Amino acid sequence: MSRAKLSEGSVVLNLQHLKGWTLSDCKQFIERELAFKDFRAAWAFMNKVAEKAEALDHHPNWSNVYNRVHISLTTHDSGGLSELDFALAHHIDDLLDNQNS
Ligand code: H2B
Repeated sequence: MSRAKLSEGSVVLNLQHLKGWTLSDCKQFIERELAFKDFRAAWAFMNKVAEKAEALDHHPNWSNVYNRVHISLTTHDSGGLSELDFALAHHIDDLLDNQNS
C-alpha cells in the first residue's frame, strides 16, 4: 500500500466511506475520539490497534485518558494523508464493530 500523499479530492472521497472520523483544519490528519467502559477496555483496544499498526508499519498518533482514546492518523513520511491512514482507520472501525457484536 502506498505512503504517497493523497490529493484533497481523494481525501474527501475516502472520508465519505468512514463514519465518526473528521478531517483536521490543517487537512493533514483524520481524527476520532473513542470512549470505553473503563481503562482496561481502552487499553485492550489499543493493544489490538498496535498489532495492526505493526503489521502495516503504520502507527497512530494517539493519547489515552482513563476510558478515552483520541486517535489522529497521518503519514509522516509524506506530510499528509495516504491510503495507509484510511486502511488503518477502517481496521479500527472493524475492531470497534466486532467488540460490540
Ligand atoms: N507511521 C506513520 N503514521 N507514518 C509514517 O510515515 C510512518 C509510520 N513511517 N510508521 C514508517 C513507520 C517509517 O518510519 C518506517 C521506517 O517504515
